[in-house]
Amino acid sequence: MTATRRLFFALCPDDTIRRALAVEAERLAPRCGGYPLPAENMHVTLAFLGSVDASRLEALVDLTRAWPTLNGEWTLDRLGHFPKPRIVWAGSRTPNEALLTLDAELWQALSRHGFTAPQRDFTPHVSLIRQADRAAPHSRLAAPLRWRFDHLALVESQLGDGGSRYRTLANNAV
Ligand code: 2AM
Repeated sequence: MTATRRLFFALCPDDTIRRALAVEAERLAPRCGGYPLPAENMHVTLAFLGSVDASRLEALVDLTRAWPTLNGEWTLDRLGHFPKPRIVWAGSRTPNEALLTLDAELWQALSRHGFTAPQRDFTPHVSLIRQADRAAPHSRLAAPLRWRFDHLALVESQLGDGGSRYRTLANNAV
Protein backbone atom coordinates (compact mmCIF):
# COMPACT_ATOMS: atom_id res chain seq x y z
CA MET A 1 0.00 0.00 0.00
CA THR A 2 1.38 3.44 -0.90
CA ALA A 3 1.12 6.35 1.52
CA THR A 4 -0.97 9.33 0.51
CA ARG A 5 -1.17 12.89 1.77
CA ARG A 6 -4.18 15.18 1.62
CA LEU A 7 -2.84 18.36 0.05
CA PHE A 8 -3.96 21.74 -1.17
CA PHE A 9 -2.56 25.14 -2.04
CA ALA A 10 -3.69 28.08 0.03
CA LEU A 11 -3.19 31.66 0.97
CA CYS A 12 -2.91 32.09 4.71
CA PRO A 13 -3.65 35.46 6.29
CA ASP A 14 -1.67 37.16 9.00
CA ASP A 15 -2.70 36.90 12.65
CA THR A 16 -4.75 40.11 12.65
CA ILE A 17 -6.99 38.87 9.86
CA ARG A 18 -7.14 35.34 11.25
CA ARG A 19 -8.33 36.68 14.59
CA ALA A 20 -10.87 39.06 13.05
CA LEU A 21 -12.33 36.21 11.01
CA ALA A 22 -12.46 33.92 14.04
CA VAL A 23 -14.32 36.62 16.01
CA GLU A 24 -16.82 36.92 13.15
CA ALA A 25 -17.23 33.13 13.07
CA GLU A 26 -17.91 33.01 16.83
CA ARG A 27 -20.37 35.86 16.56
CA LEU A 28 -22.33 34.27 13.70
CA ALA A 29 -22.33 30.64 14.80
CA PRO A 30 -25.33 30.94 17.16
CA ARG A 31 -27.36 32.39 14.28
CA CYS A 32 -26.25 29.92 11.61
CA GLY A 33 -25.88 26.71 13.63
CA GLY A 34 -22.74 24.62 13.34
CA TYR A 35 -19.36 25.31 14.83
CA PRO A 36 -17.01 28.22 14.24
CA LEU A 37 -13.54 27.45 12.93
CA PRO A 38 -10.55 28.53 14.98
CA ALA A 39 -8.24 31.37 13.96
CA GLU A 40 -5.43 29.00 13.00
CA ASN A 41 -7.63 27.32 10.36
CA MET A 42 -8.47 30.49 8.44
CA HIS A 43 -7.25 30.34 4.83
CA VAL A 44 -8.44 30.47 1.25
CA THR A 45 -8.00 27.26 -0.69
CA LEU A 46 -6.66 27.63 -4.22
CA ALA A 47 -5.88 24.36 -5.98
CA PHE A 48 -7.24 21.45 -3.93
CA LEU A 49 -5.36 18.25 -4.80
CA GLY A 50 -6.96 15.83 -2.37
CA SER A 51 -5.24 12.55 -1.71
CA VAL A 52 -1.82 12.56 -3.36
CA ASP A 53 0.75 9.78 -3.49
CA ALA A 54 3.56 10.72 -1.09
CA SER A 55 6.13 10.20 -3.84
CA ARG A 56 4.83 13.35 -5.57
CA LEU A 57 5.35 15.59 -2.58
CA GLU A 58 8.91 16.63 -3.40
CA ALA A 59 7.91 18.01 -6.82
CA LEU A 60 5.06 19.95 -5.22
CA VAL A 61 7.36 21.42 -2.59
CA ASP A 62 9.79 22.49 -5.34
CA LEU A 63 6.97 24.05 -7.35
CA THR A 64 5.79 25.99 -4.28
CA ARG A 65 9.23 27.29 -3.33
CA ALA A 66 9.95 28.36 -6.91
CA TRP A 67 6.64 30.22 -7.29
CA PRO A 68 7.15 33.97 -7.87
CA THR A 69 6.49 36.21 -4.88
CA LEU A 70 2.89 37.38 -4.73
CA ASN A 71 1.85 40.96 -4.34
CA GLY A 72 -1.93 40.94 -4.16
CA GLU A 73 -4.74 42.33 -2.16
CA TRP A 74 -8.17 40.93 -1.39
CA THR A 75 -10.94 42.78 0.39
CA LEU A 76 -13.21 40.51 2.36
CA ASP A 77 -16.55 42.24 2.57
CA ARG A 78 -19.16 39.56 2.00
CA LEU A 79 -20.67 36.62 3.83
CA GLY A 80 -22.01 33.62 1.94
CA HIS A 81 -23.46 30.17 2.57
CA PHE A 82 -22.85 26.94 0.66
CA PRO A 83 -25.95 24.92 1.66
CA LYS A 84 -24.71 21.50 0.54
CA PRO A 85 -21.37 21.39 2.36
CA ARG A 86 -23.08 23.56 5.03
CA ILE A 87 -20.42 26.22 5.18
CA VAL A 88 -20.75 29.87 6.06
CA TRP A 89 -17.87 31.77 4.52
CA ALA A 90 -16.30 35.16 4.01
CA GLY A 91 -15.42 36.39 0.55
CA SER A 92 -15.80 39.41 -1.64
CA ARG A 93 -18.69 41.01 -3.50
CA THR A 94 -16.59 41.68 -6.59
CA PRO A 95 -14.40 38.95 -8.10
CA ASN A 96 -10.74 39.42 -7.36
CA GLU A 97 -8.89 39.07 -10.67
CA ALA A 98 -5.51 38.50 -9.02
CA LEU A 99 -6.86 35.52 -7.10
CA LEU A 100 -8.60 34.03 -10.11
CA THR A 101 -5.48 34.43 -12.23
CA LEU A 102 -3.30 32.92 -9.51
CA ASP A 103 -5.59 29.89 -9.27
CA ALA A 104 -5.58 29.43 -13.06
CA GLU A 105 -1.77 29.76 -13.26
CA LEU A 106 -1.38 27.31 -10.44
CA TRP A 107 -3.51 24.71 -12.19
CA GLN A 108 -1.58 25.33 -15.39
CA ALA A 109 1.66 24.57 -13.58
CA LEU A 110 0.09 21.58 -11.83
CA SER A 111 -1.14 20.16 -15.12
CA ARG A 112 2.50 19.78 -16.12
CA HIS A 113 2.79 17.46 -13.12
CA GLY A 114 -0.23 15.42 -14.13
CA PHE A 115 -2.87 17.09 -11.96
CA THR A 116 -6.19 18.06 -13.50
CA ALA A 117 -8.18 21.15 -12.60
CA PRO A 118 -11.77 20.47 -11.51
CA GLN A 119 -14.63 21.41 -13.80
CA ARG A 120 -16.11 23.98 -11.46
CA ASP A 121 -16.32 27.67 -10.93
CA PHE A 122 -13.85 28.86 -8.37
CA THR A 123 -15.44 30.94 -5.61
CA PRO A 124 -12.60 32.15 -3.42
CA HIS A 125 -13.73 31.98 0.19
CA VAL A 126 -12.57 31.54 3.75
CA SER A 127 -14.69 29.02 5.60
CA LEU A 128 -15.89 30.42 8.92
CA ILE A 129 -18.47 27.92 10.17
CA ARG A 130 -18.97 24.24 9.40
CA GLN A 131 -22.25 22.31 9.63
CA ALA A 132 -24.05 25.61 9.26
CA ASP A 133 -27.69 25.05 8.32
CA ARG A 134 -28.53 28.70 7.88
CA ALA A 135 -26.94 31.61 6.07
CA ALA A 136 -25.79 34.60 8.07
CA PRO A 137 -28.60 37.09 8.72
CA HIS A 138 -26.84 39.65 6.51
CA SER A 139 -24.53 39.33 3.52
CA ARG A 140 -22.00 42.01 4.43
CA LEU A 141 -19.06 41.46 6.67
CA ALA A 142 -19.48 43.80 9.62
CA ALA A 143 -16.13 45.45 8.97
CA PRO A 144 -14.39 44.77 5.62
CA LEU A 145 -10.93 43.27 5.96
CA ARG A 146 -8.12 44.18 3.61
CA TRP A 147 -5.84 41.23 3.16
CA ARG A 148 -2.50 41.75 1.45
CA PHE A 149 -1.25 38.37 0.32
CA ASP A 150 2.39 37.87 -0.50
CA HIS A 151 3.00 34.14 -0.34
CA LEU A 152 1.60 30.86 -1.47
CA ALA A 153 1.52 27.79 0.78
CA LEU A 154 1.37 24.06 0.18
CA VAL A 155 -0.72 22.73 3.04
CA GLU A 156 -1.48 19.28 4.37
CA SER A 157 -4.85 18.57 5.95
CA GLN A 158 -4.83 16.02 8.74
CA LEU A 159 -8.05 14.79 10.18
CA GLY A 160 -7.95 14.56 13.95
CA ASP A 161 -10.41 14.16 16.81
CA GLY A 162 -11.12 17.87 16.99
CA GLY A 163 -11.58 18.34 13.21
CA SER A 164 -9.06 19.16 10.49
CA ARG A 165 -5.60 20.40 11.33
CA TYR A 166 -3.61 22.20 8.68
CA ARG A 167 0.15 22.05 8.41
CA THR A 168 2.13 24.20 5.98
CA LEU A 169 4.68 22.00 4.21
CA ALA A 170 6.27 24.68 2.01
CA ASN A 171 5.82 28.26 0.99
CA ASN A 172 7.46 30.82 -1.27
CA ALA A 173 7.83 33.53 1.38
CA VAL A 174 11.03 35.51 0.95
P1 2AM B 1 -13.70 24.49 2.52
O1 2AM B 1 -13.04 25.47 3.40
O2 2AM B 1 -14.67 25.09 1.56
O3 2AM B 1 -14.26 23.32 3.26
C1 2AM B 1 -8.93 21.44 3.28
O4 2AM B 1 -9.94 20.51 3.34
C2 2AM B 1 -9.35 22.62 2.46
O5 2AM B 1 -9.63 22.20 1.14
C3 2AM B 1 -10.58 23.35 2.96
O6 2AM B 1 -10.35 24.72 2.81
C4 2AM B 1 -11.68 22.89 2.03
O7 2AM B 1 -12.54 23.90 1.63
C5 2AM B 1 -10.93 22.53 0.79
N1 2AM B 1 -11.58 21.41 0.11
C6 2AM B 1 -11.95 20.23 0.63
N2 2AM B 1 -12.48 19.44 -0.33
C7 2AM B 1 -12.43 20.16 -1.48
C8 2AM B 1 -12.82 19.88 -2.82
N3 2AM B 1 -13.33 18.72 -3.19
N4 2AM B 1 -12.62 20.87 -3.73
C9 2AM B 1 -12.08 22.04 -3.39
N5 2AM B 1 -11.69 22.34 -2.13
C10 2AM B 1 -11.86 21.42 -1.20
